[in-house]
Amino acid sequence: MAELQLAILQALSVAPIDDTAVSFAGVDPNVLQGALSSLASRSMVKFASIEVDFWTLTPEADEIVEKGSHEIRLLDEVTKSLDGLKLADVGKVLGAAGKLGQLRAFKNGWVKKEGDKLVSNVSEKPADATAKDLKTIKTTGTLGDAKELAELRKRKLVIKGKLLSYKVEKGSEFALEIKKLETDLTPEMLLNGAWKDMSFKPYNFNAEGAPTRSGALHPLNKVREEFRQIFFAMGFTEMATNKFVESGFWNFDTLFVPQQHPARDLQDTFYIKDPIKADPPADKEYWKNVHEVHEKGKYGSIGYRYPWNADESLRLVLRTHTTAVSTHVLHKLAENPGPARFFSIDRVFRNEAVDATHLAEFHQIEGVIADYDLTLGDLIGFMDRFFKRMGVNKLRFKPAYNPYTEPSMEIFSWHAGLNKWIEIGNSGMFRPEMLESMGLPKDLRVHGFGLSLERPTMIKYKLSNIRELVGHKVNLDFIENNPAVRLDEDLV
Ligand code: FB9
Repeated sequence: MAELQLAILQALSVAPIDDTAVSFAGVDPNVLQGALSSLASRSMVKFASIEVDFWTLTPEADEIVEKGSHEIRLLDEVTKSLDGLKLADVGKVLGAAGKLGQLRAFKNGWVKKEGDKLVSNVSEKPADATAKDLKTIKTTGTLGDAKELAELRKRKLVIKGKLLSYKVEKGSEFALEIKKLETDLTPEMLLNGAWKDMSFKPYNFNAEGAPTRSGALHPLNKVREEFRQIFFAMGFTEMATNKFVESGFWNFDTLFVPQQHPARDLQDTFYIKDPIKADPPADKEYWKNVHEVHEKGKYGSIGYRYPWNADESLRLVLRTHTTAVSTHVLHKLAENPGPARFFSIDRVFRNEAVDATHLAEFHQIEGVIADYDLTLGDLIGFMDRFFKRMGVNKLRFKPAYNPYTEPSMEIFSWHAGLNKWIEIGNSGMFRPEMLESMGLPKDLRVHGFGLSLERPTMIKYKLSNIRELVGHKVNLDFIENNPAVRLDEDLV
């Protein structure tokens, strides 16, 4: 760098007049710019960069400049023979240039076809504009007629280049030698006064800080954090969701999902091969209650009346919903029952067909509220308040079915952007067969609701395919550089 800087200073010192050009061809433009910037930061030079487009000829164009354009050479050959040039001879006479020349000679109206021959269609030889323009470009690096230049570029006869030049002048501190500049003022210099005889590099307050590479929160985690803050603000406690593998007992039977339910089929649920089954739950009373409520009915329910199978209940699955987690937590609550609010946001797994918006796993957001004598109206009112916190109003509720909640409701909100109602979640009152089996008192009602984390995140970041959000095709630049998220801003 220092050598280059000295060469620049040397060139400046011997330049007798303005606009004396000195070429630094072959020097990396970034290195040259760096050398000039460093000299300018010491006020030794002043400089401005100038970028000019220029054009160079391709080898084909060089041949045209030397021999004339393909079209004029074809016209010459046609004009040479009195009765014209046989079409079959064009290639022999002019080679590859013949075909190209033929096209343009026809286009220019210079030749016409008579039988199997080409004959001249002009009374006198026209100007060879192509060759003339290429000669101009060869000598000046450009052409005044932008349309013709574009045509030559389209014919691949010229190549665009960028000429980077700098207008450099002597600065107030110009010198032929580069003084060593101290970059750091040290305590010692201040104490012993050495700073008085030193030159310091001026601070460049316009310099941008070096970009510091750091980690980046995935958009899903940004949206997840927004939901967590809403739950905390509404008095919820987060559930521990670190168990991906559950037994059928906790994932289905405790939720009053019958053992024949299609959700328990292989095409919907991932079963674990090894180990093949879980230990029975420690709470034997619970195990007995669940068995009875399925097989014979209990707590006022007539049950499903099928032979409930203990081994089926102990098969291990990848949890299909975080409601399995809610069951563990509510079972624990039964030890000391009372009003409580719990939430969870974590991965669940379903062996379903994947498409642009569904994968074999997603993050489920789930909330459960336990309180005495809760009603469906309380659930509807809560959902209104919950979604209002993310700017989603105007909800509609549609009767639905879940094995573990009755009544159940799908939740819809009006999406102004899509101009339609969209499903934003599911909810319901947990059934007595589920709650009383775990020992919760009759009058302690629990309602729950769920939605996915991916859907609001895709809407928020305007993604149409879930593979832009998760998986091996994700654009890491998008992960590192995406805006912070506010759920209550133009989400739905
Ligand atoms: O998330 C969903 N949609 C959604 C959610 C939020 C949103 O923006 C936010 C408002 C700001 C936009 C859209 N859905 C549920 C609806 C659909 O996307 C649906 O096609 C996909 N569903 C998943 C299940 O599909 C296999 C979303 C997921 C879902 C569905 C039901 C529950 C949880 C997740 C549940 C439950 C539940 C019910 C009762 C008691 C306890 C839990």
